Amino acid sequence: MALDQETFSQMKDAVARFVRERLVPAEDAVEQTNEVPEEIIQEMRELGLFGLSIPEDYGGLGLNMEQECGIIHELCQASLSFRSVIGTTVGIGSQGLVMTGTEEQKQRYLPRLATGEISSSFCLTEPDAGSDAASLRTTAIRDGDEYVINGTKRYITNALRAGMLTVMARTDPDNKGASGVSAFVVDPATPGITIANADDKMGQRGTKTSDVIFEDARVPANTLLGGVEGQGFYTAMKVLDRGRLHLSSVSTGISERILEEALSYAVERKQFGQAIGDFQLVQAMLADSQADLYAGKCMTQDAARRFDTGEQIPMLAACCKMFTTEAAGRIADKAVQIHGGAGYMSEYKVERFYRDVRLLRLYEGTTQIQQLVIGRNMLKSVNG
Ligand code: COS
Repeated sequence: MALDQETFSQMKDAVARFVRERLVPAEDAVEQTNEVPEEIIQEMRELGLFGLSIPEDYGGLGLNMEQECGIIHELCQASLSFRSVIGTTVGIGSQGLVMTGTEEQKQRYLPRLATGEISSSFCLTEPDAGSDAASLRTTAIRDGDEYVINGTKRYITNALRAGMLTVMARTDPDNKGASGVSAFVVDPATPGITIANADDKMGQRGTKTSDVIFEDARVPANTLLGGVEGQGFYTAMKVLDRGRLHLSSVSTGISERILEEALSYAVERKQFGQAIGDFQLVQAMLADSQADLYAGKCMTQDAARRFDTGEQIPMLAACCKMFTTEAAGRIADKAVQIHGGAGYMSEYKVERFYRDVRLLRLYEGTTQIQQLVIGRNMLKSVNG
């Protein structure tokens, strides 16, 4: 599935215009209020942004991965909280359903996700299961035509906005490993589910994460994703592989914006009687960032293309996620350095972006988890 090239180019131009004319001017208000304005969310719906990755048969745009990365790169040239509004619906919240859902499950949710009528969230992380995702403790025990879910999910992005949750829970409590986990597509309005207040965070103000608490929440048996028990962890891993490419384009998008801010400042700011950009030590910082950005864009595009041809990309996705998110950290750090004292002041955007990009190296698998995935895959290719 993919959009034809001409329609895709028009979409990309429309998103770039939206970023320039609507999102960038709204950045300060989002920072101050910790909310993305509803009228902007409505415009995102009208642009089709919620349905980027949902197949056309269910009302989405059906972009392939390379195209999705292209749009996300554009969108992320404004504060990352705007992308976060659509992020889970385009990515990890919906893709388990797209990949493995039954027809009835897809019909139930995908058309409404595609229009942005509802959003989705991905409920994997728990208080005691972060990097070690396979150790999750939430249980879903079969009882007649229902499953009874108990447990707590943590830092769940957009749970407060969600109309559908993809929930990983252990259906076989005697099996402590990956194969004891199943996935469910759950209505958050189900009695016994509580969405806690939003967490207070270092950055990305306007994004919403919260705990999701399940207390004897009874869900119909037909919410079991794909109708098969024991597949939930594998589905989550496949969803995360894809999500790591999406996040790589988030990282390159915001990196491009940060570098633009640094370059503009280097051209405008004068010291010792000339623009600081004329000094070679400042040029060195700009040059390192430019090379980081270019490398990250190329590798993300290459891995996304390979994904679209059906190639197995867990190792490449981990390489992209590790490199682009670490690069975003380096680029933001140099942008602050180029701004000097001004870079520490909230008045300048780079102070905010520096805090915002710190999250990239943590969520959807820390840098250390990406290293582990890369290393394991390298050894597997030798040892079999
Ligand atoms: N695709 C499909 N299956 C996969 C897979 C992938 N990318 N990666 C692992 N699996 C399978 C393995 O083949 C193995 O299958 P078997 O049960 O048949 O043996 C099973 O999953 C368990 O894999 P593994 O033994 O590698 O699991 P570990 O618990 O050692 O670790 C990591 C797996 C660390 C890679 C995983 O837990 C992980 O990605 N953690 C980070 C979680 C994360 O990103 N959290 C963010 C939350 S969402 S914001």
